[in-house]
Amino acid sequence: MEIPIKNKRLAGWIREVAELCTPEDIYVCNGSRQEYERLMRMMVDSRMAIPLKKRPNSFLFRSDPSDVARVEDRTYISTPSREDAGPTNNWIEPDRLKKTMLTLYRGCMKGRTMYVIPFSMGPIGSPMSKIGVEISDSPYVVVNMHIMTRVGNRVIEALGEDGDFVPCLHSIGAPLSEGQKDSLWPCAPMEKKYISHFPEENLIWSYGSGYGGNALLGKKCMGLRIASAMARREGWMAEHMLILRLISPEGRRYHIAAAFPSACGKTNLAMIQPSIPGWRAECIGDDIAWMRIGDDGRLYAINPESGFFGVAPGTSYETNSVAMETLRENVIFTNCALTDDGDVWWEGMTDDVPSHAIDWRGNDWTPESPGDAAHPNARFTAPVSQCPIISSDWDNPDGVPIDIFIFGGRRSTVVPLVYEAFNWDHGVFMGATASSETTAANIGAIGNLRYDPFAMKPFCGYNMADYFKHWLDMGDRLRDKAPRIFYVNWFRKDGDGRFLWPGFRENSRVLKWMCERIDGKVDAVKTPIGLLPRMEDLDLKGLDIPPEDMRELLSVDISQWKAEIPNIEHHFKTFGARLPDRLWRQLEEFKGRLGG
Ligand code: GTP
Ligand code: SPV
Ligand code: MN
Repeated sequence: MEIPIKNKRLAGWIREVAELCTPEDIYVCNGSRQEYERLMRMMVDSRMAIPLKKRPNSFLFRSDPSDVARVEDRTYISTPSREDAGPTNNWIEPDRLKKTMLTLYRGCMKGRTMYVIPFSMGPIGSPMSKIGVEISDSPYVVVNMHIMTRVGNRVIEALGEDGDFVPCLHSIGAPLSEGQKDSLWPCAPMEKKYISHFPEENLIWSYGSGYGGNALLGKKCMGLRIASAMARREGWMAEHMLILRLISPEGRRYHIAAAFPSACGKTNLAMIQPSIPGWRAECIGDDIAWMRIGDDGRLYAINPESGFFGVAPGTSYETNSVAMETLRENVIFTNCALTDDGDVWWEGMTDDVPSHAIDWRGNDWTPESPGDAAHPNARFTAPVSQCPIISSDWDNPDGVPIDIFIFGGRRSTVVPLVYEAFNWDHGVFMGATASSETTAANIGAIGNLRYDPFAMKPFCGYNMADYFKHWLDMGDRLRDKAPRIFYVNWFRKDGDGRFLWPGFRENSRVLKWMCERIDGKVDAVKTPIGLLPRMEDLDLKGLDIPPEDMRELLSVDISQWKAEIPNIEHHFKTFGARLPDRLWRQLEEFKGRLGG
């Protein structure tokens, strides 16, 4: 078979995979619009894709009910030594894992087309960008990769004869025997799913799932797990962060990067329309930031993706009008509900709930039905370029200089609306002890409080203690040019389970305070956990919020924080001697501030 590829390693790898997986044929993607349209037509014909009458060039997919989110329990960091993967990752020794997976891969693409998807994370040619090649037997993956990454011939050209790339092997794990009728969303059962990473060889092997981060391998697998390991070796950072530019009424620009766990508000903050008069924001990225120190000593960030793979439920013209505008056309929807007039719908999208729809499983649904119309992890895939507030610098190969880091999570109690770190080490301590209630972005229990350091628990491709050390090292290199660090919690609730803070656009009030802090315009209240706003410094003009709610949002309950100490100690102890002393020292100082 003729493979039009000059890169020797790539040509050899394609041949090897074809021999292993025995597909019916091989197709090398060129990234063109015609290619996208042809694959979509093919999936419409097979009824896997449903064209939406109400949205031009937009399609709805329904996944298998077992294949609706990332599978952290089946995700592996396979380093020769278990310690190098660390206590936060699942680990299997590389030879053994490869042996198991090779058995699964043997003949796994029978009856299917093997797609070769050359893609670039980051603008092609940027010194910060990395090339990957995903081989997949899922046409759904191909069309999503078209939107989420830069796919095609330009990447093959950039690779040349001996350029480097990350091989990303993906199979849905559902070979078709002669004459067998295909299902609408083929995939393998849970115990055969493996999302495997071999960081020491920059290699990804994914088997058995067709959904999101399990299958679109540029995103979490390469963009975070493999990239974080590369970044540590090479002295840069790969983070689960949105990037935005905030512009004050005077025209001063602030660049903010924020790390919140999955389904905890990154896309929404990335697309914020400030509610405070005169302030504007531009979106740069909503999920991943790759950052390096520039010639001027500051930290520069790029968004390596070119699309949004965003949570649909909760997205509305009230909460996120920018996302709603982004979704007008050319969108792939997965696991949303289908309305009778041929549009998508999800919980929270409109005030009036449709009286009838087809739910995400393909069944009739009415407001009286017991379950949700859309799956809680239903998603949209949309091109970044369609975002009405996208920054002209979103694909600047040099990136944007970061002024502010924000960490956070979903905490219904204890954690206040916002506080600032005393210094870099304290900020790293805040990131390392970030905790959040689990969400539908992963298959597993929802609402369980867990430590999710830097929102990277599911995404760090090496020992998390070494990752903390890397953050400390970056601070040492950045010194007075380091971004200032803040912590936020938009999700605090009252006794009745109601959110105390209005969130969304109103979060701009908190961002404004951060900007005034870095400009030295406002003082802060020193508390044991960090620096909190004085009530009068938070711009609450036009916001109808009871003063007692504000007091609660800005309160620090010493006894509640003391109760967190044994949990933090336990969390730190899981890392053993690898945990940097500087973090133990931070914990000691924290205990001291809390009064023993
Ligand atoms: P991933 O794509 O999984 O990484 O998620 P994300 O961090 O981008 O989260 P996203 O912005 O999609 O928000 C997830 C859910 O939280 C959605 O249902 C939002 O409507 C909701 N949400 C986002 N921001 C806020 C907020 O400020 N307050 C409240 N109450 N909910 C929010
Ligand atoms: C996340 O879970 O953080 C996501 C969605 O951004 S996925 O691509 O499935 O990982
Ligand atoms: Mn994410």
